[in-house]
Amino acid sequence: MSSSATSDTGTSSGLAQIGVTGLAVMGSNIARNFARHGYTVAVHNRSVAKTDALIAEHGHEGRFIRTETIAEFVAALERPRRVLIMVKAGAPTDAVINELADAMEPGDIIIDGGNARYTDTIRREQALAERGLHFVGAGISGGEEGALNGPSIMPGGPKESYEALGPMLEAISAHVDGVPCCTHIGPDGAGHFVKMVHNGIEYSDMQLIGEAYQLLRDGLGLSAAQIADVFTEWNAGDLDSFLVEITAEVLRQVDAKTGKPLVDVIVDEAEQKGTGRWTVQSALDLGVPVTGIAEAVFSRALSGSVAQRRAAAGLTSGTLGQKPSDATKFTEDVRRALYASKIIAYAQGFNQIQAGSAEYGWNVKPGDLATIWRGGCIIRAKFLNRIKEAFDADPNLPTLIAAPYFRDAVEAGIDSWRRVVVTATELGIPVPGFASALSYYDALRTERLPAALIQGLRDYFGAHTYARIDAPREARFHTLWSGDRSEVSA
Ligand code: NBP
Repeated sequence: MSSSATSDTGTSSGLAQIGVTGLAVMGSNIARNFARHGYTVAVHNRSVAKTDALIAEHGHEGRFIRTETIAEFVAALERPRRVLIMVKAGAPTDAVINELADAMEPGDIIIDGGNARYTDTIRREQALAERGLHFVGAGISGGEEGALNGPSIMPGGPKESYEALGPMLEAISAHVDGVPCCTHIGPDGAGHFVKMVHNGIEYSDMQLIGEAYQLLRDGLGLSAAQIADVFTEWNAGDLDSFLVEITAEVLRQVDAKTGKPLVDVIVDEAEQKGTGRWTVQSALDLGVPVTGIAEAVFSRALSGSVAQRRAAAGLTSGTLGQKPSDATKFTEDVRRALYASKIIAYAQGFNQIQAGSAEYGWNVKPGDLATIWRGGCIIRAKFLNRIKEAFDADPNLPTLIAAPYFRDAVEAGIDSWRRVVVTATELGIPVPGFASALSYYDALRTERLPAALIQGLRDYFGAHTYARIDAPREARFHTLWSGDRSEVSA
């Protein structure tokens, strides 16, 4: 039987305004967040031990209704029922959705707050809509700390669902300058798509930070503690962000067992849970060059290519260059290169969101995303205010680097950026993120790309045709390569 953890309830009916099922770290912290904001929360987990642990340890934080079965859980909710699922993405989410859908009634709302793939969200929404149920795929960022104290929330799904749900989600989200880090992103899979790209940008951000660390370590010979100080200093300027802040903390951590910096005893093989990979797969389908995110995903894969790394250990570096003689100047160069590369990563991620939105008809507003990513989430950063300003000024901005603020920032850093990539190459330090971001920038600004030659080659061996610079773009031409090499209209 259900029992209330406390004697009073938030609603006159005694029912809960929201239910949370899946009480591992994320779900239990979000349930507590709702309760701390005065909502009565029905809680449920497949194995009841997690439910009991939540009530025992945190029942005093607000009004919880403990339930053991899905029937009890659903019965504990006021209508329209709102249930947030926080279980493992994939098959477990489908299992829970099916069980809930059988017990719920038309008009009720199921929210999936897990890291679902957006195509799954589109499928699930269609299936539930046929049963009269609302389904909201909501991306939630901020990890366990954010879940408890205010995450960034990216809900998709029908607009009507947001009307019933939005105020509650906004209340528990992070707030920056009084503005909630939660807004309706768009229909069906829009929320999870945007969360996926957010995670892709996060991959890129971390890769670039990793490269900056390695440049300072191997290029200047700085210790982890010294590099921590550099990151702390950087965090006071344009690079001010959660990830730069915690980089200093991680670098400063000393391993209790060995007395060495913790970073020096951690195995250098980075893991990935899938959202970065999904971002790149989706970008390939959409034809959007998210080179920074792709390099980040591949760099993690390379770090885990143990057999190849072992086989290549000791291979020649060739003649290496001199280490930078002016440490202060090189450190500033790395800072500027990091900032410029980071701008490229965000420019690419926003392009992917624009392309996804166009493909699926979501009408996502990029400026809104910059707003809700300012707090709560892992990629929160001061410069998101600048991204918002750029999209406010031009909602159809083709690329962030064309906006005045970012154009100026890249211009201010371009010489440093080139010096860093050259120095890294001369010293044999891998910088796939910095180098590919610079190449992307150079390619975008290059007047004539070698794509013309590629089109010529494709026409030669496959009669794939080409457009001419002196004819309308839709007109196609073919050269009779194996004939008299005259040109014909295709
Ligand atoms: P996990 O992803 O580790 O999932 C554990 C939960 O799933 C437990 O409540 C478990 O129940 C439940 N579950 C599983 Br596994 N299979 C089930 C099934 N067949 N039926 C019902 N319940 C099932 O938890 P988490 O780390 O708290 O993350 C929850 C969601 O939030 C995930 O989708 C995750 O990707 C996403 N997310 C996580 C983070 C983060 O920082 N961790 C950040 C943002 C989003 P049990 O207790 O009975 O085994």
